Amino acid sequence: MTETAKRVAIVTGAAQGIGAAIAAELAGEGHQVVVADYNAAGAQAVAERIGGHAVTVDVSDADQVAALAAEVIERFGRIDILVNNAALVPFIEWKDITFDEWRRVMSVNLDGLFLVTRAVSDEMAKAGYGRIVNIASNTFVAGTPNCAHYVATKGASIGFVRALAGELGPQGITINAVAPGLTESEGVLAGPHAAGFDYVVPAQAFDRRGLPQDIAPAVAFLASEKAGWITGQTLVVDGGHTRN
Ligand code: NAD
Ligand code: 4PL
Repeated sequence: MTETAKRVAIVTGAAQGIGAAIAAELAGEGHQVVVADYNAAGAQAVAERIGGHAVTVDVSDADQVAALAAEVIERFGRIDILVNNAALVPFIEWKDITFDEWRRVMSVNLDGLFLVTRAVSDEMAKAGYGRIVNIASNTFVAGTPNCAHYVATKGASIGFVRALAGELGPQGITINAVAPGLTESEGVLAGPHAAGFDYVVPAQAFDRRGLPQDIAPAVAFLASEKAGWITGQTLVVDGGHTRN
């Protein structure tokens, strides 16, 4: 394939927020984008808007993830790009985190990361090409309170990238993380994290709120053929909120 080859991309959690912006960015570059989300109606709406293909999938469910990979292979013949974006973004004090709540977040943010990556990486290896981008978070740098389990999963996603880079590199696959800062997604706007802008914006280098479309270009770059010498890395995209 040439430098401008069009690719087949799966973006999880793409029915809204940062995932929807990433899906739109990749579609805008001409790639075939699979909008994967457990919000069926939302995924369908995004797919129609960007000219992508919607698949309803709970990333924490092994059978549903296997069906996702099978459907993409059957329809498009390959999987070149995976963006692991689906996650729960809780706001809950440490004293209120029960084991059930802990497991709930682990099942989506970590089991989901494992299951979807496991389901696509052999296909990528067979083709000798792949781009995997995990959406982490600058909370792992900042130590943001009221979501300790969430921050633990985001640190884990960075560890996962570092560990797998060496194993996947020989097969032509890169794996990197993008760590956004507080971003005006539908999910954040609907909950208590929205109050965080009051302290986050003054700490940034730029005096405005981060938007989903501020995150997407960095993901698209790491998902591009041009980024082939970059792997195992974490790119913080947070308007300068944290400096790592
Ligand atoms: P959001 O809540 O607005 O959207 C998340 C999407 O994921 C939704 O469409 C939801 O239906 C989907 N989803 C959740 N669980 C799923 C599951 N089990 N299977 C399939 N789909 C599922 O979230 P967002 O703010 O856009 O966040 C997207 C990513 O960016 C997440 O990984 C989040 O941790 C990360 N992030 C967000 C921020 C922020 O401030 N918004 C900052 C740093 C990192
Ligand atoms: C700075 O990833 O990066 C709140 C909630 N504040 O999910 C995040 C900051 C949140 C963040 C995040």
